[in-house]
Formats: sequence, structure tokens, C-alpha cells
Amino acid sequence: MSNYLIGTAGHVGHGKTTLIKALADTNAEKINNENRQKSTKYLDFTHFTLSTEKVCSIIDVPGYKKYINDVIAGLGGVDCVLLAVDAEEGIMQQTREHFEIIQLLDVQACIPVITGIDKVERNVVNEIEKNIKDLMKGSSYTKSTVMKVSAITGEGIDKLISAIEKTLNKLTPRDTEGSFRMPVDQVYNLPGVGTVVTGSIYQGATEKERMVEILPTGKRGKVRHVQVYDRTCDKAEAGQRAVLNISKIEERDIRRGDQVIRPGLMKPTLDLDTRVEVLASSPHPLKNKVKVRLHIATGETFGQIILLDRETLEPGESGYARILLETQIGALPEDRFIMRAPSGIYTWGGGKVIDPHPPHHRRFDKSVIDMLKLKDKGDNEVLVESIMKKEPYKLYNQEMLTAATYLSLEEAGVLISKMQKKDKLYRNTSGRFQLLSVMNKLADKTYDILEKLQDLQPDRLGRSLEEVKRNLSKVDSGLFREIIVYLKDNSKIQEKNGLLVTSDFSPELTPEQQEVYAWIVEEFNASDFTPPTKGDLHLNKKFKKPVIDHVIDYMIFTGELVSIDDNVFLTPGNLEKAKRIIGNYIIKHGGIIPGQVRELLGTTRKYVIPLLEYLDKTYFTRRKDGKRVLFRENIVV
Ligand SMILES: Nc1nc2c(ncn2[C@@H]2O[C@H](COP(=O)(O)OP(=O)(O)OP(=O)(O)O)[C@@H](O)[C@H]2O)c(=O)[nH]1
Ligand SMILES: [Mg+2]
Repeated sequence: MSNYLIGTAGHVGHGKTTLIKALADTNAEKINNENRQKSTKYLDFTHFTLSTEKVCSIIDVPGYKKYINDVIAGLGGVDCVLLAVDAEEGIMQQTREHFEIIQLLDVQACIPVITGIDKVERNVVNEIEKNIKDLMKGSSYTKSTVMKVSAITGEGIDKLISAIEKTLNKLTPRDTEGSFRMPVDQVYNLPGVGTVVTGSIYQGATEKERMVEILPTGKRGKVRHVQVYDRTCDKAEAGQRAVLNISKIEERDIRRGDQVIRPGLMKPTLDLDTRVEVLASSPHPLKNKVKVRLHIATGETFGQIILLDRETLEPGESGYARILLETQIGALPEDRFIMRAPSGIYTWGGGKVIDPHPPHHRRFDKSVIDMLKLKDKGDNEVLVESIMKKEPYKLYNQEMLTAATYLSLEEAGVLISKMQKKDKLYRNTSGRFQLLSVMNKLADKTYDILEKLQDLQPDRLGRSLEEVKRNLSKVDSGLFREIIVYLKDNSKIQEKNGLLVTSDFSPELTPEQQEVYAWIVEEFNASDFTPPTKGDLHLNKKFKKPVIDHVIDYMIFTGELVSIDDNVFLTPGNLEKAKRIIGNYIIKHGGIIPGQVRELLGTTRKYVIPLLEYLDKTYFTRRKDGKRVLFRENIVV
């Protein structure tokens, strides 16, 4: 089932209430207690069903000038407005003012309706139709057909119903899945029930027993009772008008303008970044620091306008502004608002919330304006890219994007996955990410640095992480670690014995080192399980200790030696042989002790103890009941 919110608009006495009575085919009592002659005061509500799957809630607004605040509050959440124009009087002052408000609120659709066509000749109706078309010229409603009806004779009502149906079919449906949000337009106390609030549901849904929060107070309570279309039900959703009874909320805790929301959906704010526009009909320009009366959703407050890139906005102009509010409100990006003179005498203009929790910024800062333009356009992908490019030397997470863009966590998640699928984002296993273009650039730079360091000293066996990082001082350590992982995953670099090398790197030996190398190889070839230790090699007077150490490291790097501990080394062949002998012995006898190893390998305690510790450390063996057994029983040796 689809639900729509339809509002009325138009000058006082232009037949709005009578028209919706005709549409709803309902009696006067159902709409209100007032009789037909009475002007509408405040807001009235009813509903009618267009076809089986479409129910329209109607918000009937008063035409009388002094109730303009109700008009703004009533039309804030509607999908479509019926703009009534009386066939005798034609376009009047409130027709224009209401039409301006409809445009500033960016209501999706507006159907102009000439009412009371029974009262005048056809040519008068045609003249008014022409005037209405002129009024709508340049707006987003120029394609709307002007409807002509008489609520008294019923002429044109059927056509109007099908026009409404057709219009609603083209609208973007409301988001019933998102987080619940209902600005409050009425609060009253029902004896025996308690505090009851009514409102149009802007987005999401709520149901009995759900926890809700009241903004701006932050008080929370459970939905105790739900009523939609005059009936008690379990659930109310976007596009419906709902009556809610909420536990723990007293009448004094909530008033019109407050919002009932899914707990945590938004936080109250005193600052807004906005795009404002001044009506062409405004009698005054909008000057920096001016005070305005601000209407947003069903709420009202005062705010000071800080124009961010100029001193004045002339009538008909628009620009970016920070609004400093006098009282806290709840707002989301894309919310529309109306600005009126503080005295309430005229409508100054309106605007759109771009950022409801903006960071501090200075006026006349080009980068601030550029960012606002991107947010204004709503191209979140471009926005995210520009945010990350601005500070590229760190990793981001979902929360950081949420804070910088005011996308919800869920929306940020969807956007990140989309960008990742498009190969725009690199994301690590813990969900942190960076633009792939930034990753590639930094990875190339890191690789070049490592290569340059290797070229400068080709005999060194590798570079420590710190040494490479020193050349990338701007990059934070989390991102640096990720770049190393990224380069390793792409087989561009390797980490050997804790040192970084490019994958194609092989260290060079100096003539002196080559001589030491030849000697050590010979020494190792001459012995099986009693090879020279580092200490033994140091006893040689012909070669310097640091050169010997370097060549040992080199041989570990190239895989010619395995370091059993700091002092003892084995060739990989001999290590494998030792493992085979020890393994087979354990399998046969259920365990082995150091003395048996010594005998089997024909070696001494000096080697046996480090070797067994090495085998424990590398999960080949483990200690059990004073013996060594295989780490895993089923190991094949
Ligand atoms: N002849 C005729 N009279 C109409 C028609 N529609 C409304 N009226 C009369 O016009 C008067 C004003 O109508 P309402 O429906 O109260 O006008 P409204 O726009 O709701 O007025 P406000 O709520 O004060 O803004 C009433 O006396 C209606 O009976 C119509 O189609 N034909
Ligand atoms: Mg009325």
C-alpha cells in the first residue's frame, strides 16, 4: 500500500475545505466541528482512498494571512499540494505567498485547482487559467494541468481525482525503510490515555512498543498506542499521518515543532550550513548578520544569517550561509526551511540544510564554498573522494565519513561497497579504507624510496620499516603499514628477516665479503651437525667480525643458512635431515631426549639444546613428560 500526504493551499475562502470535503466525500463533522461557512483555523486533517492501494492523508491549511505559520508547518512534509483559486476572485495575495512557500519547500507536485466554476462564465475561468499558468511559469510545476471544479455541483471532481492519481504515480515514493521521523504538529492530553501527539511521518516507520526519542529534549519513551486514518493499528509509516501515545512523555515535555525520531537518528543543533535563496518578491535584500524567523519541518525559531561568500543577497539571488540558531532544533541534510521577517510580516525566502552539524569555518574561504557546493549537489561519491583527497595520508573508516558528510552509517556503508566494487576504494580486512588512486600513488612512492635506498647501498640486506617510513613523514603509521601490506600482496616487495626488500632485489657482496663468503661455505660443507658457530667464526684472525656477521646475515637472507639461534646456524639441507631423523625416532619410540639426539646426529650438547628449542619454537616438537614428542601426532616426516 502506498500512502501520500496531500496539502491544500490558497487564499482565504477560495474553497479549499469544501474541495477536500468533496474529494473525501465525507461529512462536515469528520473534517472538523466547524460548519461550512467557518474559515479554517490552524490545521485540519482527513484522508481519502484513491484506489485500493493509495490512501491520501489531507492536510487542510487556513488561507487567512495570520495563520501563515500553520501553512508552513502543514505543507512541510507533503508530497503534493492542491492550490485552490476561486473562480470569481482569481489569484490573490495568499495564492502568491502560498505558491512561493510551496516552491521554497520543494514540494514534489502542485496541482492548481480553480474552484467554484459554477459561479462564473466559462471565459472568466479561462482567463484565470491563463493567469495561473503565468504564475507557474519558471517553476518546476509548469507542466501541471490547471483543474476546474465545482464542489457544489460536483463538476470536474472526477477529473481532479484522476489527475491526482496520475500525479502521485510519478512521485518518488517515500522511504518507509529508513529511520523513523515525525515532526509534531499537535499535542494534547486525552483523559485516561495521556499525552498524544500527531504528525506527518516524513520517513521510516514506527510500531507499538518501539522506543522513540523526542527532539530536542532527548527524552525517550515507548510507543504505547498508534492510530492511523482514525483507526487503532500496530504500525504507522512514511506518508501517513499518525497519532501516537508515548509512555513517560508528559504534555509539558513535548510541543509542536519537536520531532519524534528513532533514538539517535539526529542530534539537536544550533548551527546549520545552508543554501539560502531570497524571494524575488522580497521587499528587502538579505544582509549578512541579519536576524530571521526560521520555519523548519513543523518548528519555528530565530536565527542569524552569516553569508559565507558575500555581504548581501539581493531578491532573487541565492548563496551559502551559516545560520546561528537561537534554540536547538533537529535537522537533516536536504531539509527545507522558510525564512520570514522576525516580525512575521513577509516571507524573505527559504533554503536547504546542507550540513546540520558543520565544523567551524571562516567567511570567504574558497575551499569551504567548494565543499558546500559538492554537498549541495548531493553527489556523495564525489564528496567522499574530495574529503579523502584533502587529507590523503591516513586510513578512513565508516564513522569518519559519517561525521564528515552526514551520511548515516548505513548509507556510508552502501556507498563504500559501491565505490569498492567500482575499483575506487582499497579496503583492508578490518574495514578501513583509502582511495585506490591514493593507495597506488603512495605505494609507487614507497617502492621508489625502497629501490633508491637499495641502489645507494646494494650490499645491505634490506631496510627496516622505520627507515623507509622516515622518507614518508606525512603518511600516518596505520596507512604506512597498509601500504606495505598492499605492496606485499601485489608481490612488489618482500619482508625478509624483518627487513624490506623489493622482490627483484639481490644484495651484492664486496670482494672482501666474497672472500669471507667462500670461506664460510667451505666450513659448512666440511661439517654436518657440528658446523662452526658465529663464535667459532669470530676466532678467525684474518677476517673482521662485522664482515663475518654481514656475510652470515647475507647467507640467511639468500636462504643458504638457517638461524637456529643467534650463534648456531645450519644449512637448510642439514636442518631437514635432522628433523627427519628426530621425527622417525619419536614415531618409533614415542619420544626423544637430548642425549639420544646427540647420539643420532653425532653432535654435541652445544648444538642439541638450541636445535631442540628451535624445533619447539617452529612447532615441529613439543615437550611432554620430560621428553620431546611431535607437535602434531599425525605429522609426516
Ligand atoms: N458556489 C460555490 N461555492 C463554493 C465552492 N467551493 C466553496 N464554496 C464556498 O466558498 C466558501 C469558502 O469555502 P471554504 O471551503 O471554507 O474555503 P477555504 O479556502 O477553506 O477558506 P479558509 O479555510 O478560510 O482559507 C464557503 O461558503 C463555501 O460554501 C464551489 O465550488 N462553488
Ligand atoms: Mg478552509
